[in-house]
Amino acid sequence: MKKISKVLIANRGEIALRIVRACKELEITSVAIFSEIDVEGLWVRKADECYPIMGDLIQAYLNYEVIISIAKKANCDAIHPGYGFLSENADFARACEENGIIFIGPKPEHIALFGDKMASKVAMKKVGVPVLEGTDEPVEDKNEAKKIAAQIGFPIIIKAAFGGGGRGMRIVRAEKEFDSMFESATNEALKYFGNGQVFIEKYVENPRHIEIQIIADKYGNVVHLGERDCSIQRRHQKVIEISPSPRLNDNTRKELYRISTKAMFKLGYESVGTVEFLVDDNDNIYFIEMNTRVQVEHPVTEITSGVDIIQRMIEIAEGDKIKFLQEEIVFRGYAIEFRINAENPQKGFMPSTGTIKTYLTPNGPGVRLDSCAYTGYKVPANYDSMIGKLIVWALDWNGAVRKAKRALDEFVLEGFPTNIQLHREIVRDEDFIAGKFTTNYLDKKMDLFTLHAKDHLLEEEQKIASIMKLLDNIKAKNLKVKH
Ligand code: MV4
Repeated sequence: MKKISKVLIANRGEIALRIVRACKELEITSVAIFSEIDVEGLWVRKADECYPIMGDLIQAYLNYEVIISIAKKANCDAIHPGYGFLSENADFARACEENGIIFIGPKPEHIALFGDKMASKVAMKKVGVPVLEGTDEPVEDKNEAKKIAAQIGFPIIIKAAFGGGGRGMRIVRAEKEFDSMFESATNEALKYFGNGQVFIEKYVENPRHIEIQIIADKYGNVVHLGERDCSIQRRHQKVIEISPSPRLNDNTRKELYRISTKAMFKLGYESVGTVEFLVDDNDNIYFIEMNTRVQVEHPVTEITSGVDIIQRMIEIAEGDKIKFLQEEIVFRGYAIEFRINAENPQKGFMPSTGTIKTYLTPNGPGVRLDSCAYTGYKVPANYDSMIGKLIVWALDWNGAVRKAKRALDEFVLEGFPTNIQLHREIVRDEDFIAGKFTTNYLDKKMDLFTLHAKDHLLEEEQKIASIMKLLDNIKAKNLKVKH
């Protein structure tokens, strides 16, 4: 008998729907939860059962006592946390287990370890992973911290030990800037993460951000599913993710795979996870952090590796062994993911809200759309602005870029500003096409993009009008059309 026959999905939006789909394919009953504003969510409609969580809209997906009590009442064996919200909350994972519910994810101790960025660097260093020179213990004294920074040599970066998303992070280029930067990083860390601990490390200029997808079971089997290049981002929000990285040296790639799988094996990691690295101009690699959840960008890996990451994550949680060997994973082609956001790139990427008036989605060979949007869908202002992900695939890099152009051009989404036109311009940029991009790519290129979309709908309407005219003409002349 299978241990998991009913899963509560503690999330919303496209990832909640992605998990519903995985459950259906595994013949597992799915249970959705929703906040008051999310009543019409697609995941709510598609799940087998659903339960409202009243009150604060954000808190709905964070209130773990309420979520666990719903799971118990509904007889769920397991909870899938998705990404964000409770996905990297070790206390929640522990609370699930204490209530006899399987947390579909890593062990609480691994979530806790990798939530501490400094502790995770120390742990990874011990198992042979290269890290950047820096402090191994919290430094509270500013003057002592400054001394260490000077020893490492400027530029250095100050990071929040329990941080993420660039918050509590400061690049310091000269000693005289150190004091104020240290203070503001500490204050920001305290404000956002409830913990002011910061650490210092050598700063790498314009790195590439490469991450390795890992899948590991309870029996010490660790397999990697290749890398993703997530260098194209804005203010630490990824915009485009690619697998494999188009210009990564093959020896560097193999080294990243080797050290990541070895480290996860030695640490006894279980479930899916992502090891993040910075890669500099000289192909030096440095571990920066580990994500102990399924990530937004997992589809590019699913497509190039052929592994359904969400399904396998559920099976691993119920105690299954991984059924494939590393050698059996055959990577094929290139996949590119474009995050579709309700935002206005012409106005500093200001989040937009509104109702989708027209929704004509790209489709056809090599196109996947993971989204919760539909005609009439209202984008709430209360959650993040990502409303979907367009993923394209082709056998080679140039084919994937051409596929992306075609799919992005097909996309009609009207009702509020989106970043679709920005994507259309990126895939026409020579440096993007050449695979030349690092983490400063978008900051450097934004001025070059016009962001003036041609009106696809108007164009189509005009085309239809001219066809109608032609038909009228044929009728007027009473011509016979032979077929
Ligand atoms: C760095 C770095 C350069 N040197 N650490 C940004 C968020 C966090 N995950 C780590 N980040 C960085 N850490 C050192 N020592 C540059 C970044 C960074 C970055 C990393 C990945 C993806 C996008 C980024 C954009 C700016 C800075």
